[in-house]
Amino acid sequence: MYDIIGDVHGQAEKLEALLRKLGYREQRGVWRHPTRKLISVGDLVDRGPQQKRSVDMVRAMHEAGEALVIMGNHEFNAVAWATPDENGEPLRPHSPHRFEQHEAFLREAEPNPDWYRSTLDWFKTLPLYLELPELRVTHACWHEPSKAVIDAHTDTDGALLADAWQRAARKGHELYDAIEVMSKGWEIPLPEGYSFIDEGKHERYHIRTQWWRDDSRLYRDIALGVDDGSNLPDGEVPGAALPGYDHAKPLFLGHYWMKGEPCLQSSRIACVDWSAGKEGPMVAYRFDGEDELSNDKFVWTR
Ligand SMILES: [Mn+2]
Repeated sequence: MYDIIGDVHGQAEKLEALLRKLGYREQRGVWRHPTRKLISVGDLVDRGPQQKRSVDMVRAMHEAGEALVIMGNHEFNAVAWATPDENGEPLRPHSPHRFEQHEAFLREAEPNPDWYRSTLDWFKTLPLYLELPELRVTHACWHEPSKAVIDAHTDTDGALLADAWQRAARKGHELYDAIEVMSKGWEIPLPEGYSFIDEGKHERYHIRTQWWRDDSRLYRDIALGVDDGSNLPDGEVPGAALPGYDHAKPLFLGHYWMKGEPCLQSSRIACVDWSAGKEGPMVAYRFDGEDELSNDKFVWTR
């Protein structure tokens, strides 16, 4: 069956340690397991010390048929950074904040233009989600209406069509919104006058949410990544706040920089991003086809 791994963010050494612990061995440059396949939820790049090595490891597995890989928001952004719009401006504007987010990758990619080009070409082949008979994988949020929009702009392997990148990066286009939801999650604006400072020391006016929850609509319950909840409104999110999850199949996510000991978000939702890109562990969920997920199937290395 499948071992689903979280965001790598340039931490190739942590990934190697995890693969070894899971029983994978490197053979002629490709990590393999005798009976299992790997699934990556995306976000191989940005932040960490080994950008190229992280990409090459997972790409070699992908090309050898040992891994399935989806695109995270960081791979999407890497392509948009390097792709011009119809006026020759980058699809992702090169602001100082965005440069800072992408700097570790650019520092390794720009001196290796052939590798850079080839890596972006590979990123462009990656689907934005996976739906297999026994499980689903998305980077941040499973949302059927957004999935339907993405399907209208992708090929049969799930890769965005070559001419869809312009639409994908255009604010206000339905494809832009759909990719925002699936790969960045269900974010909601804070009411006028509210903001918080994230770990990157940037002021934020939107919160990431535990979009799958149906038991609370309080800002302080559903917010993710806000260390001090007292900065948030003491009340409920207005309107039909969260999309919820139908729980039809087990679902695996990355993206959320979770903290503490890896655990399930529900009996059918497992986030496998526990901040390996910072000081957290690299985490996998060992999936064997079970309908109900279990906390004791998380495996991790620090
Ligand atoms: Mn990430």
